[in-house]
Amino acid sequence: MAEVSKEKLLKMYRTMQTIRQFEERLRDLFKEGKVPGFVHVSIGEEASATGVCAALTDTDYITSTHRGHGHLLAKGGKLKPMMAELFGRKTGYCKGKGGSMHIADFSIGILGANGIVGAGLPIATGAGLAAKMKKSGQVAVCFFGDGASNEGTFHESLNIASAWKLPVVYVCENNLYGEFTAGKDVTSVKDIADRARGHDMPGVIINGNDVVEVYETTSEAVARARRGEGPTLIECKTYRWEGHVVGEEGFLGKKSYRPADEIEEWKKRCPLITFESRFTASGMFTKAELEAIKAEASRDIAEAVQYAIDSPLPAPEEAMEDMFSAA
Ligand SMILES: Cc1ncc(C[n+]2csc(CCOP(=O)(O)OP(=O)(O)O)c2C)c(N)n1
Repeated sequence: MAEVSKEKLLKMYRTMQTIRQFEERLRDLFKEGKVPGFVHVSIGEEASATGVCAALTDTDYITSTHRGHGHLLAKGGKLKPMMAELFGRKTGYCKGKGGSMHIADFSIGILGANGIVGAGLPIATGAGLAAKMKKSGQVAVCFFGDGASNEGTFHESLNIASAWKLPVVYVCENNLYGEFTAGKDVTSVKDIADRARGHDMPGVIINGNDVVEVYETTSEAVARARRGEGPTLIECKTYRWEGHVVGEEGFLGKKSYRPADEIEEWKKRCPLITFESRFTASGMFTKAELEAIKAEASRDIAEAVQYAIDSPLPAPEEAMEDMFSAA
């Protein structure tokens, strides 16, 4: 694999910073009662979304999950309509009626976030089938969690994608928990990637907190898919620093389902800090260059929040609009 260019690395760092700051701001706003609905953040998992999408073109597809802000931003989702959607405003991606778990932008291949665990798997598989039938050269990437890999849709999708050699890359973000249950208590295998063997496709385990490793592995899987050689399963080992859903302490109380030292241990593997120390030590970037990107991301997010706050709510009489496709 050729060395990743400085430009590409900077772009990936900018994306990770944007995701991190977007979600930190969102978490705080939700706790202040400014954001309706439910919010699941992926703080700590930024490298997998970023590295995967950096290997795709605008016309490639992704499907996302309930924890999707990072995937959407990495694929090119715009900050202002995303933030406005989270605030339930008319200027949002779904005119303020979808919220965090229903953001889509077909113009850049985002087939949708999804509140149904495992539902993105058949959608991405279908997109891969369409690409193959049209000979369009597009690839579909499916993001899903370790919990979703225990759903029937996972096996059905991998089976048919492998049998028909569909151009799909299945990306499991294994953050060790499904809601409040440890994956190891409900999953038959230690590594989700092992399940690839049962469907006769490559299964690769990678450090999901290393954006370069994620980018390089996904690039190989995408190239294989474009050559018509079929799907790959990539398991990104990662961790979510926050709860399953923002505000869960409100109903969990002091009950804890994760050891505090485990959280601390994973925070030491922060995808942003490890990137910063690696590439400033190698002389690729100066601290000042990275600081400037951080400040830029922070300005962009502040603007998006203001845009959302200044935007109108949808009118009550619009509640039933856009419920069904016109076709
Ligand atoms: C079909 C279905 N079953 C159960 C739920 C409730 N639920 C929401 S998120 C979640 C856990 C998902 O875990 P995982 O796929 O590992 O993703 P993570 O939250 O760890 O990112 C569950 C069980 C749901 N939304 N849909």
